Amino acid sequence: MADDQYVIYGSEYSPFSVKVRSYFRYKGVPHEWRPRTQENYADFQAHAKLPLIPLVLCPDGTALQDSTPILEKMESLFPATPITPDSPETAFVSALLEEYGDEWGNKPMFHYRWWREADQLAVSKGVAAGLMPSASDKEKEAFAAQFRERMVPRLSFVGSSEQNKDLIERTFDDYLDLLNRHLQSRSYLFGGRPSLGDFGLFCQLYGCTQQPTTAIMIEEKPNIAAWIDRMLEPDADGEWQSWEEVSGTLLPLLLSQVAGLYFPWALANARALKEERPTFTATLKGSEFTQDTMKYTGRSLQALKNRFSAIENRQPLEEVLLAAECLKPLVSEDW
Ligand SMILES: N[C@@H](CCC(=O)N[C@@H](CS)C(=O)NCC(=O)O)C(=O)O
Repeated sequence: MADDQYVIYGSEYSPFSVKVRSYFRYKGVPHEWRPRTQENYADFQAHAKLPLIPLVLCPDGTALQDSTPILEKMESLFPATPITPDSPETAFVSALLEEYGDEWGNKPMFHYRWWREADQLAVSKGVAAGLMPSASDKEKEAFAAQFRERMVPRLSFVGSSEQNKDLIERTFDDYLDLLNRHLQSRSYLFGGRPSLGDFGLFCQLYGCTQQPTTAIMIEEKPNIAAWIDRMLEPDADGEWQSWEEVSGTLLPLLLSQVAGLYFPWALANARALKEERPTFTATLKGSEFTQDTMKYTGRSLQALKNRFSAIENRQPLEEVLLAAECLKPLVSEDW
């Protein structure tokens, strides 16, 4: 292995791993994509603090986990062609979209992955093929069946349930409509370059292309399908756009998805964490949405708030966030 080479332990079926791989490709960081398999599981485990992918092994032997801090760290080491849009307004909205993608955008991906039989079968087969490339077909089939059995009951962890199904599916349709419209006249969310927000949103939708039910939905949105393809090997083809240039179609998406879903959900989760309640219910677009309390989402919401508080001369950004109905949740503790 070359001295400057990074290794990404991941899986084609792990959106967060694909997010990191696309980032490394865009930045031209020398790396090896190493699908985590049964054979290399012990090597992965020797470096992993958490049993999660992606894991990036640096040339100096240190290991990085968690896609957002990985991208932040790599941005500091490889500052050319930054993924941060060039105004404070668009830069923050990009970070906000990444947070939405990681924490809420993951829900429809995971829900559709394990809700219907056709999707369960397609994904468990694909995961087995990736995890045990040299096993026989019979062994792969047995593993896929076991894996499927293990994953389906986990749906409830991310809030996929009979109660929440309609809201998740209905709002996913809205999301695809709004995103498809936004991508009609630009290559990436903020113009001619991929941003942090692009990496966060795209990877969950790439996961959706691996599941028959959502693959069809994405095929019907040609601008999204083309953007997902582009994001697998991103390349800048123009400059950043200003907030004024993107707001016409990005504001409706922020209102519907970030103000309408992510924030009320994440704040209800934060309140439950504070009060040490194991589950919580948020009212989202008029529906009651109940799920288990999530520690990670509490921490990433706090990181987003800290990022906001650290911005000097915030007035233009505050106006943008006010219009997007996203200001109050960032400044008020008990909104
Ligand atoms: N916040 C983490 C989430 C990572 C994560 O949830 N990874 C999933 C796959 S997408 C995982 O490793 N699940 C357990 C497993 O695959 O063994 C990140 O951004 O990297």
